[in-house]
Amino acid sequence: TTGQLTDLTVDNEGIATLTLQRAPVNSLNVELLQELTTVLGQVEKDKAKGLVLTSASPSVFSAGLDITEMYNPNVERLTALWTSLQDLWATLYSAPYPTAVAINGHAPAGGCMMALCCEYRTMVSGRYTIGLNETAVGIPVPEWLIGTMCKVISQREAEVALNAGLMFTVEEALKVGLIDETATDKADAIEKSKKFIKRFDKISPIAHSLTKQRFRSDVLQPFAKNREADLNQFKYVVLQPEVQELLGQIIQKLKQKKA
Ligand code: CO8
Repeated sequence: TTGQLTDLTVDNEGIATLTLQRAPVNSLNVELLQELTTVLGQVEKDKAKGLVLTSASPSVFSAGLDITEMYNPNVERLTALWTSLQDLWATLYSAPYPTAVAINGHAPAGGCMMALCCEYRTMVSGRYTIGLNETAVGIPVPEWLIGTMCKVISQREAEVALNAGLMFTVEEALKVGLIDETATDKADAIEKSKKFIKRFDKISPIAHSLTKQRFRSDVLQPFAKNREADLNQFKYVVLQPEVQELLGQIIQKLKQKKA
């Protein structure tokens, strides 16, 4: 399957590679979020051996949520944005097949979220950053995403970073365990990711998927109960005048960078 915003290929060993290709920075708008969830369903249907997630951009894995979707938004579209983000998180976090990510560039906010959902993370060395900087753009980190982060790094490291919207360099990410390994380039990152997937060659898929589910159920179950409240809280916060003002300033700053 090849969508507009993503590319899905399967190698001769049955490992699927899903490449984000919404230029320039793979920011997550409603269409990309929905396409990603659909493609993950396809990977499951096709009974792929596992999934490697990566980006077509040479320097950005994903810039996170499309900020323009949150600025002066149409409320229906804002609802669709958060609902499809919730869907993507739940689908990727509970994927029954093994998942790995080759992070070949910056991974703020939603970019880091996708990486955290995978079972193995490698990141290309360079001047890139990764982390959940939501508070820096005026958005409180949802409980399910805090839970996802705390399964990867210590609660203390997570609390310090998330409260202040701090990002990690590649070296810092490796040190706290936010990534498992560094890679020299994208090809190396993909190779390392596939090596991780091949660990499951002799593992029964049901043993893998149920064990994975049990490790993650304490984050997934409360999420399923609180989806609606989580959505309402997001909309309430984003529509606050001071958050709108901040988002407007961020969009301006990103534009000025280029000029
Ligand atoms: N949304 C929309 N457009 C963006 C975004 C974004 N997040 N990021 C960059 N762009 C645009 C820029 O405006 C620019 O547009 P144009 O070409 O029209 O001027 C273009 O993409 C290229 O951007 P840069 O020139 O900045 O590209 P660089 O390669 O120099 O830098 C970075 C890439 C590091 C990704 C940088 O663009 C950046 O820091 N972007 C902002 C990232 C950010 O703070 N994202 C947070 C989004 S909020 C979010 O995801 C919260 C989700 C809520 C939490 C729940 C789960 C995650």
